Amino acid sequence: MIETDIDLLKGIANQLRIHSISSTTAAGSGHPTSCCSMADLMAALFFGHMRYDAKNPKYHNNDRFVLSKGHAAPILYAAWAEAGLFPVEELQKLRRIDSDLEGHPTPRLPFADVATGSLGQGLGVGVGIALAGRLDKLDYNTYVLLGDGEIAEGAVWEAASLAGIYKLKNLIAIVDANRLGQSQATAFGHETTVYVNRFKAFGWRVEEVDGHDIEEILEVLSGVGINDQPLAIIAKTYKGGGVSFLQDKDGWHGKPLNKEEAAKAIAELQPTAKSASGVAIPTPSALPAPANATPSSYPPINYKLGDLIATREAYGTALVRIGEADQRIVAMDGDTKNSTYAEKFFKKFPERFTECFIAEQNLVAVAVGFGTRGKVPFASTFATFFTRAFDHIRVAGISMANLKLVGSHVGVSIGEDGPSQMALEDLAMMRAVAGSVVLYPSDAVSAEKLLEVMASTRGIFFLRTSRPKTPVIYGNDEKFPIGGANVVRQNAGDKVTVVGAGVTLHEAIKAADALAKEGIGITVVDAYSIKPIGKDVIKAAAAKTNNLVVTVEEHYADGGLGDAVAGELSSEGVKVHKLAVRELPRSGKAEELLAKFGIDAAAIAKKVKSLV
Ligand SMILES: Cc1ncc(C[n+]2csc(CCOP(=O)(O)OP(=O)(O)O)c2C)c(N)n1
Ligand SMILES: [Mg+2]
Repeated sequence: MIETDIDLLKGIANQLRIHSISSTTAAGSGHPTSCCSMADLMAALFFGHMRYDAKNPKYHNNDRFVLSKGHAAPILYAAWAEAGLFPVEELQKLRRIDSDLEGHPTPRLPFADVATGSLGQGLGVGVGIALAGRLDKLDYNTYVLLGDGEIAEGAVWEAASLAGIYKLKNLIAIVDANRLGQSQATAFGHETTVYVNRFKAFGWRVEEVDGHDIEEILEVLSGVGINDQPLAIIAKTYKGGGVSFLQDKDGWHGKPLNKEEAAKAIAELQPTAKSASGVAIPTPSALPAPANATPSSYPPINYKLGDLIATREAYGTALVRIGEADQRIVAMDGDTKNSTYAEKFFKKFPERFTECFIAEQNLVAVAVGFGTRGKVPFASTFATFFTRAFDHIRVAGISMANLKLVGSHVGVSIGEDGPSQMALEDLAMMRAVAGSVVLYPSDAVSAEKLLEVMASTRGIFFLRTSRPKTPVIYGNDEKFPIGGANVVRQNAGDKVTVVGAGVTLHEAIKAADALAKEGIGITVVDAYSIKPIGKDVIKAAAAKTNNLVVTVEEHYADGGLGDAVAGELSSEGVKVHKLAVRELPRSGKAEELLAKFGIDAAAIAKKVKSLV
């Protein structure tokens, strides 16, 4: 790099500082000092190192940049504006309702692969993006910029660990070690050796730099990929760096400058600031784009009515069947693949499977990362363990991610392992996620067909699978549209409509048989689509049973199937009675537990009799 180039980059860094300050002052809110500390890093990355097509941020072999400390969004926007993607004047619309330049980045913007702002999530997404690059034989690198306060998050170290294990030489973490967090100094301040040692312990190559010395930053960046380890760059910086009255000062986090302060800061920066227009940004190499095509159909299935197969096992079978036809499918699991049956896919397509080990937040983040690269990621573990990744799943909603979660071992029917392994809150959690679809098969056919729906429809899906074997009740050609439900028993004169899903559907069918012997008819509905709930089918069935509905579910009473049905239909005059798990469960045999917690065939029959 020649001397004038360094001067130019220093000038661009100041230009980025000016944009960050002026746009947050115009917005009246935001985090200018968090931008200033990383301005030199951004100038070096965006205008001296990264290879990308600035006019086409989605180009398949562009280097990827994830701003994990999403509150520094203004400088990300400034970098893309300076790179020529949109006019710099737009930056003044920061945080306005008529602009996509939101307070924190979201994929409403073409250069933001994921939403960030909930700290600690970017590195895991970066791991997924880097793994996808490796799978697709592309040579882009993935750069993730993190705050020093941010790296107290455990999820960062879940990601660091996996990157070390898989030797992701195409992944670079850059820590903006500006000493300060939000309300006080970070735990380690400028003792950067703490971070160096931590990343080293996770198998990373680590470089320390003065984060305001562009020459030094470029020097270290020139070593990206020199060995087979991921690279962590610990950049010692000052919060508010470059502005005399902000630099390294407490009390400036998340505060815009007032007009006078902004004018003063800009007057300091302006003399050396330089526009980036005309800077030659290195171009990515022209490797072919991955196919990532959607198949027109999937191979057929062939089950017999009455076959006994757990839906979790059908999931594994389906993933292999669909994965044969659909190269976009990738899978990952958190060391439960022999229980979730993701192992079937792992054995067939090891290169498309990522073992994420017991780190569920990172499991979700990795899947989200793959999803941004045109893959269709299926992440599986026990359904209950997804609850510890709820924030990641919630943010995946903001990211409008293409994410398929498959949770097994739901409800009390898992039996002897006891309550710590039972998913009893997962439906409530997954129903609450923006834009989610929640599916719940009861037999192998519905599990297979719902998986086809998941693979071929973009968005966040959750499939809930069960541990016990259940009989096949559907023909191989049955269809399971999102938002549908199936009437599986119905006779003229039925008194009550019973809505079940998964194991409880089979209990409802048994209850129907038992009640029929006593001359009481019930309609049984399979609510395989929990969100959106199959409201039209349930409403029509209820209309024929005096609007009396009993729901029965392997879930706590709050937020599950019963609430989904009541939420849609109580305003339509339907009376919904919920059978759900209402006490803390315990170990025992599946049948004993279904009986004890009032959700087996006998409990359903008893409830129906109390209503007729
Ligand atoms: C998970 C999470 N917890 C808390 C916050 C609130 N918050 C936003 S920025 C911040 C401080 C971040 O400090 P650091 O990572 O050092 O970033 P800096 O602004 O210093 O660059 C906090 C606590 C958040 N956004 N996400
Ligand atoms: Mg900090």
